[in-house]
Amino acid sequence: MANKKILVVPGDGIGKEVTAVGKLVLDAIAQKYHHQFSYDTALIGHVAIEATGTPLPDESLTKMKQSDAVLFGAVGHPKYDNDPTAKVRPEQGLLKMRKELGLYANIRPIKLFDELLDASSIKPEILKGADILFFRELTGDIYFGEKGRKNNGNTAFDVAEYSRYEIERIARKAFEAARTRRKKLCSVDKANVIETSRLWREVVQQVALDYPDVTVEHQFVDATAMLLIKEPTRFDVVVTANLFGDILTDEASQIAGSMGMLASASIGDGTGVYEPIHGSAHDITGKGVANPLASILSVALMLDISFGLTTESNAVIAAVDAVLKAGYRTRDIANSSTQAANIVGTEQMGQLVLAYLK
Ligand code: GGG
Repeated sequence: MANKKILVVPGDGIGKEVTAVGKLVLDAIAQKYHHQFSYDTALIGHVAIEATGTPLPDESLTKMKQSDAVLFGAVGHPKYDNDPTAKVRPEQGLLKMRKELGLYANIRPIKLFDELLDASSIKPEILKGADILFFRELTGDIYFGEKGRKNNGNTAFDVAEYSRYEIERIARKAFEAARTRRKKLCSVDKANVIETSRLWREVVQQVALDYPDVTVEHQFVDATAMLLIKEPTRFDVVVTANLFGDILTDEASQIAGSMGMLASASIGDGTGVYEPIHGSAHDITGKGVANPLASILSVALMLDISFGLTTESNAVIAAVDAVLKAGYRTRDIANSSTQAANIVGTEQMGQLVLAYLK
């Protein structure tokens, strides 16, 4: 029996709706497999700014550090998108959480459920068999370098920095994962132009010497953007820098049918954080239509990676598969062949997964 403290951090927008469903799945797993999961909640993002003036209050950070895992939703608010001069922003909470918890590896499985072959705008014959595991470096790059304005505010700069150590530790994680899969690793950079990418390639080449059983290819990020759509089945494990990983995984979500299908695990030195890759989606907030499957699949990652509960994790994935096989879809993964009665909302989708879990 596992006894775990889980911190639920809904954040902004649809984060609240999808983490509520994720928590129900954790409850069902605890009941079915006789585990004890206790919960607390914490603020981050816009809701934290509104309540405390800061996007990641110390209290939230302390609770995160004291938990066995964090189930996180999303951060963001359109008000900041329309105010580029805002000094305090929800996303600062996300970055601070990653840095303070040492979450250097963001693992994003691009898993295409067979039943969703027709949910994508990519042709089924190109998609079939696509199964990619992204490793996005999460605590370096242009996100964390010096940034600012000069020339009376008329010039802006963001500095991208990577150390050998930072590149090596994410590369090793990706190589280890490749060993458990199809033993192929693609390292993505822009080494023909960018200096941090040249160091990236140099370090990955060195690390590769320790993994002679893994076939390595190096691709430029622009070519990778094209190949993901043209030939997604060529990829097994992909490792890349923070910014490239952010962009490429949004693109790759179309392989899985929708952003609403992609879960992620952020791991590193301490507590792991599990969250959908999607943002706060204020356009659909409160409408009850958000797809909770990315949050549910994030729970599956938590059970496996942070708690070592592989059977329970597989049961969650199997329940999602069963619901999709039965024909149920949230509207983001529905298409013209979906029966209207099978198009369900956030809560209904959660209840269906729970029914298949029991
Ligand atoms: N659940 C993911 C999320 O909240 N995304 C919003 C965001 O600002 N993402 C930027 C990033 O992942 O670096």
